[in-house]
Amino acid sequence: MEQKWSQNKVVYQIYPKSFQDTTDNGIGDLVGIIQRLDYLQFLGVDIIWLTPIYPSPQVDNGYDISDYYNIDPLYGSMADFENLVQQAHLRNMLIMMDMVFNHTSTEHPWFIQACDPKSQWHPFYIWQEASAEGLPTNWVSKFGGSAWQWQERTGKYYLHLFSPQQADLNWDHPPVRQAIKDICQFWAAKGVDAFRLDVVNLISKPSEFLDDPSGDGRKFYTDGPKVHQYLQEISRDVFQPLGLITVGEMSSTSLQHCQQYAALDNRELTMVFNFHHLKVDYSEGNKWSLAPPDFLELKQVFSYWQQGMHRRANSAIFWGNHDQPRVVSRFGEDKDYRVTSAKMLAMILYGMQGTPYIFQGEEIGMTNAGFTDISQYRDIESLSMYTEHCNRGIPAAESLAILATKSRDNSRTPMQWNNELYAGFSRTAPWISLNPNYRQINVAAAIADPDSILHTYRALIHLRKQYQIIQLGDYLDLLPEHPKIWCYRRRWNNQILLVVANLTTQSVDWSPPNFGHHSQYQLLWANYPTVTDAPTAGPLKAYQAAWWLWTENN
Ligand code: TEU
Repeated sequence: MEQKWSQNKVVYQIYPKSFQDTTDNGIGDLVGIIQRLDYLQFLGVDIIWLTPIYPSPQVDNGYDISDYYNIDPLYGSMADFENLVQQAHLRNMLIMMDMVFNHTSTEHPWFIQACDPKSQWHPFYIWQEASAEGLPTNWVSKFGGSAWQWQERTGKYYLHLFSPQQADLNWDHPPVRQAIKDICQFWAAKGVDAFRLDVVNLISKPSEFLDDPSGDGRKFYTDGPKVHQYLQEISRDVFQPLGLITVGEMSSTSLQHCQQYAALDNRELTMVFNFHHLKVDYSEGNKWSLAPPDFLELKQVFSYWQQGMHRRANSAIFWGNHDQPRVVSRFGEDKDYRVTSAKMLAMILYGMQGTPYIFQGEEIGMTNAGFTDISQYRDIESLSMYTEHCNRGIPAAESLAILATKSRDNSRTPMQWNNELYAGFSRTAPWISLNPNYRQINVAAAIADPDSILHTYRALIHLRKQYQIIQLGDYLDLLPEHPKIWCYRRRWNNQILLVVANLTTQSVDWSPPNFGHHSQYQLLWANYPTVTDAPTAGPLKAYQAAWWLWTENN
């Protein structure tokens, strides 16, 4: 079946728990999403990605699934879901479901039965005997601690790359792959158009489990030995026949693997996320550190991937999601320059090739949560880090300062719809604290303000659909060594698109690289309403960004 996807589509990610509550339980729900579909249509997005809404013990906010064939009552009923799909389709928007196939909840019936070594379900998971030292290997879970959990009844350890309540599936066992195909078929029959595949490049584990003397074990299972074989199998049997759009979340992957995962021949996936650009503020590779973003590295990473994927494979391009801090707080400036820096960041990303993903609230410049006490946090990864730091004697104030910058909860505070109590998200206290700045930063205010970040997102989404150069052009950084200015060129046929941005809070003197006389350029968009022309030599204002199209007359 023909895929309903083209390169100029834009995806909007909804974290249902924090989007819109209509049952006054402080938790977002599917009816709430239906009520906000007109807003998403107004924004101009094409595909709506829902993070997991299946039954789950909520250890990892739904990424620990205990039933792949239902909707968690927290969010509503299957009838609500079917209505959501229908209402989205009526507005020419597609639905992307989040599929977690690397692991299940340990409360899933498969795992419960698998704890009987004689059960047919036992091989569904990855079991290892204790080694002479105890744990099978020295691998570390991404949420801290060993990646192996002892299971009394079996007298063995099972693998969990994430929490102990998230047991890794054994993809080498054919019934596992068949069960996963069945799940995809079920949701496709419900009208689902697309799947986001959670950490899908971790599904293939080595046949032998060895210690990793140099690290945490990820080199053994990341882009593992049979990952491409398994993705080609499920693509051949399910994704391609059903015309499903797929995006793979690729943890710690490589360009070479992504050129294959998302190759234009669509033999595996439609497109992929990689996260290399979201580690430029890690100190020595450590997420839990406070380092300013390295903008030179940021530009280099984007050049590497834009050029490496050009005409070979499809990238999902994004600044944030439910696992990342808010981009305006991270790479912009969320106090005095929140609006201009948020617009500048959007203009940088939307001039690039790939499929843009907007994380809910990014389009109105929502900021990091501003939490000051550990009791405000909900995320298992953040709480595990805090406990581990405390156990290592690290002062609580230091851990809280790091969490305030890096915690995944920064992006999970409730959507800010208006300046009424609970920001129009709910009529009761939400499951996680609202950011008090909702009184100034909210959708209603953004719609009413013609110079808002929201209207810039709407304009950029429209321009991407209007100018093919953005999908098809090549990419070249014209000032790769400049630490404060990002100036890149897109070129396609006889056209050039230029994106120029000042990444800092200071005015920066610059001399434009040689890209012809600025009068030849038509200004498509700028983030200062007063800017009406291409920037020339001289001071480039703080967070000034603009882009132009120059079409040679030939
Ligand atoms: O995230 C994959 C992952 O590695 C995350 O831990 C993320 O990269 C990290 O937190 C960034 O610091 C996916 C889901 O997006 C995440 O919400 C889940 O917790 C995780 O998989 C397990 O399913």
